[in-house]
Amino acid sequence: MNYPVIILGAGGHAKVLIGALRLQSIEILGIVDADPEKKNQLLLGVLVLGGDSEIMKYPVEKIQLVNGIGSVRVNPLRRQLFERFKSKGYRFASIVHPSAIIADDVVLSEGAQIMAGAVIQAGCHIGINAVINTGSVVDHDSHIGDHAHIAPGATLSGGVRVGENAHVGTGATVIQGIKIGRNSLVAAGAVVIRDVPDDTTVAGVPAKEGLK
Ligand code: JB3
Repeated sequence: MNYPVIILGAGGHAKVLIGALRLQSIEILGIVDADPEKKNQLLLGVLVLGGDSEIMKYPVEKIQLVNGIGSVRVNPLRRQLFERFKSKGYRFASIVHPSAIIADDVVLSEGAQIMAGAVIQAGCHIGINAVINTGSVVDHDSHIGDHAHIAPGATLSGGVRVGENAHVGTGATVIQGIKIGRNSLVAAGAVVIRDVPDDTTVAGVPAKEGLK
């Protein structure tokens, strides 16, 4: 069953989510945003209701939430909002754009977002609140940790493990069997051929440690 949803954040990621939700005919009740100037504005025709406290007007069993906070690097806000509203009893919808190709044994956890044109092959696990963004490829037996983000056009070959909160940047390539540590950042366009420790930034071809 599809519940009506409220989106958190009225920015770029939310716009993309609105498109995916409409293609699935999921009712969008509105958006909440921390910026008071956005209140009563429309984002692609969806009303910004006000701040996060607006969510409390809706009983937890009647709606689901959609996390509209994205990231271009490791960004704790997306996880913080997820955990804040989970602790109040709200549930987060998993979003799958109809053009995504997902093998039938893939595990999609709560709040996972699979955007247009993404491909996820057999044996993969996608963690809670993770984003598999536009046109990215997650090949067989890969494990994407909770709150991780695979940015547009990134390619993970088979058996890659991405730790929680990690960010794999736009167009990055990760070869087979590599482990990306938790809270780590793979810069856009990097080619990762060695494991990346926790809390580490790598960039370049082949990817090497750099500044965070
Ligand atoms: O890479 C792609 C395809 N998209 C990027 C996405 C993954 O990440 C995109 O290009 C952006 O760089 C980024 O999108 P995002 O997270 O939508 O960023 P932005 O466009 O800056 O919008 C964030 C919105 O969240 C702003 O309107 C903020 O006011 C709002 N915000 C900040 N803190 C908050 C909070 N909203 C709520 N509800 N609660 C908060 O605590």
